[in-house]
Amino acid sequence: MIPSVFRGSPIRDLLDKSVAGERLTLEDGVRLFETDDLHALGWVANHVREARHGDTTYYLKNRHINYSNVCKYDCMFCSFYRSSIDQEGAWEWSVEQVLLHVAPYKDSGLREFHIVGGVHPHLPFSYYTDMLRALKEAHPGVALKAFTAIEIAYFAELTGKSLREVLTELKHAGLQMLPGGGAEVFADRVRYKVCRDKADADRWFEVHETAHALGIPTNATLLYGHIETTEERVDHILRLRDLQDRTSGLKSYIPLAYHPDGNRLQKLGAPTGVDALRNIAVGRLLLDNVAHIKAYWIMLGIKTAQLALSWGANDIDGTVTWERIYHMAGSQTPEGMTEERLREVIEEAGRLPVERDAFYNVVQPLGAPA
Ligand code: V47
Repeated sequence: MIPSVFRGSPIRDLLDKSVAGERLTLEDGVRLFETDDLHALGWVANHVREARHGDTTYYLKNRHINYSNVCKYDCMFCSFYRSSIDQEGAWEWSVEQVLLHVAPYKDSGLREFHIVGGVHPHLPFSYYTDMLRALKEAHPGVALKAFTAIEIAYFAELTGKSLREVLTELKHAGLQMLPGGGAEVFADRVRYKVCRDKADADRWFEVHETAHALGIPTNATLLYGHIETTEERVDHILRLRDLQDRTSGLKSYIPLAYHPDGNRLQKLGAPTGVDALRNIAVGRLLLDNVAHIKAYWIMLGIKTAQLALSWGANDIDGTVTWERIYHMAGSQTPEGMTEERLREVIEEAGRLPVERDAFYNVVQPLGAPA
C-alpha cells in the first residue's frame, strides 16, 4: 500500500497509521509539521483526500459582504480594521447599501453570501437581523453564511442575551451558517499577545457548539505563520477535532496563512508556500472527522491553491467577487474569479470541478438528469 520509495521514511509509522485510518496524536501532528520528508507528507495527505473524494474538487458561486471594517478590537495581525468611521479607509454600509451592492446578483445562480465585518462599536443588534431579513427577502435562493463567533459573542454582550437566544434570533432572521473566522490560534499565550481583547477560545467554542445544537453548521479556521509554535498549531486542530466528535457540525477546515502588509506583525513576514502546503496536509490528516479541507485561493494565491488540491484539499472556496480582509493585507490575487476561470483553475490542477452549495450539496447543472 505504501509506495516503496516511502518505506524508509522517518514518518513511515504515520503513513501506516493514516492509511489504516488510525487516529493521530498530538505528538504525531508535531512530527508531521516538522518532518523533512515533504514528499511522504504530501503523498499521504493526497492519498487520504483521494480515498474520500477522488478527484472531486468543490467550488461555489458566492459573494462576500464586508458590511463595515470599523471594529472595537485592534488585533495585531489585522489590516482591515479601522477604529472609527472617521479614519481613512473606513466604511459602514446601511442595510440599503448592502442591498444595492448585491442587487446585480439577483437570479444569477449565486449560492452563498459570506457576511463578516468588524465588531462595530455602535450598530444596534437590529441592524444585523434587518440585514439578514432584507437579504433573504431579496435573494431567497442564496444561503446566508454570516458573522464570526467573535461577532456573535459581541451581540450577546451588546443585548445581554444568551448565545442561544442571539443565534436563535439570527436564525429566524435568515442565518443559515457561520464562517470559520475569529479562531486565530486557540492557545491563551498567542491570543494574549495578538488579540487579547476579543472572545477567548472557550467562548469561540461555546458559540460554535451552540450553533451546532441549533442546527446551524459552521466552518473553522487556523491563522498560522506568525508567533504560534508547532505544538500550538496541533493543539488548535485537535481541539477542533474534539468539537467535531461532540457535534459533527463542522463543514470545513480552512488553514489561513498570515498576510503581513499593513498590520502590526508586519516584520514577521509571510509564511512560505511549503508551510501553506504542510498546513493543508496536516489538517487533512489530523481532522479525520471533518470532510472538507479548503484551499481558500484568495489567501493562498491561485498557484499554491492548485498545488494544495494534491496535498489534501478538496475545496477551493468560490467566486468571492469582492474581498477586503486579504487584499488590505497584501494579497496579490484578483478579488474575484468567474465560474469559468475557477473551473479551469481546478482542471489545470488535474482535478474535477464540482459546483456545490453552501452546505456541500452538489448543484446539478441545468438540464442534468436528477
Ligand atoms: O478571523 C485577518 C484572518 C479571518 C489577516 O468560513 C488574516 O468559509 C491572514 O475566516 N493575514 C477571516 N489572515 C476570514 C475567514 C474565512 C475566509 C474564507 C472562508 C471562510 C469560511 C472564512 O481572516 C480572520 C483572521 O483569522 N485574518 N487578517 C491577515 N493579515
